Amino acid sequence: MSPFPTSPAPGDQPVLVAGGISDSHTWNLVYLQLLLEEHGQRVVNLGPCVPEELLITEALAHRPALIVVSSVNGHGYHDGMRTITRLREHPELTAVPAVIGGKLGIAGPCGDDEVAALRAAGYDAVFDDSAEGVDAFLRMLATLPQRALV
Ligand code: B12
Repeated sequence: MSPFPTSPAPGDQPVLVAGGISDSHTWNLVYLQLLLEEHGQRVVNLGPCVPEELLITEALAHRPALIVVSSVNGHGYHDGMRTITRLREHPELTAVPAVIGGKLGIAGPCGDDEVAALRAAGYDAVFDDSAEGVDAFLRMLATLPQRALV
């Protein structure tokens, strides 16, 4: 049994975790779920290879506090651009906080221009897979409302 709370509380908004459209890796998603739960968040983990339509449907259903897109197969930049563009086109999802992270490019972390493009397309933050990236992600998480751990 999970030591972390997973059932919804009234008014509780989950964090949606989604793998990139083309990305079949799963342990990154398990890692993120555990990290988020350890930091007081309820998680709805959509798993790998999440198409935009599914992410949009789930975001409308759950009204998440945050959407976290994770990609490690090297296509994160292109997949991530496609995802956030479609998400932000939906009138009810223009303001939901959304971030992306992982091993986003085939030649290492995204460069400044790519990070700027991802942000301009609608991500609130872009994290690389370094320890500093995870630390920055946790600092951002600390700004979200947290569930009381029981
Ligand atoms: C296992 C594995 C696979 C398995 C996945 C099985 C499964 N069900 O998950 C299989 C065999 C299917 C696979 C396939 C492929 N893989 Co693979 N795979 C790996 C491997 C060996 C381990 C991945 C893993 O599970 N890590 C454990 C998790 C916990 O760590 P992680 O994924 O790195 O996530 C961490 C960070 O990235 C970061 N992070 C991730 N997301 C986010 C999000 C946020 C917000 C933040 C803050 C941090 C963060 O935090 C996590 C913990 O530190 C890695 C190499 C490696 N040693 O990392 C290659 C690797 C990820 N694979 C790679 C590649 C290229 C592929 C393929 C394209 C190979 C191919 N030609 O077919 C395919 C892609 C298939 C697809 N459609 O996506 C490359 C990606 C290279 C890149 N990004 O430039 C890697 C890095 C291997 C390499 N060195 O080349 N793979």
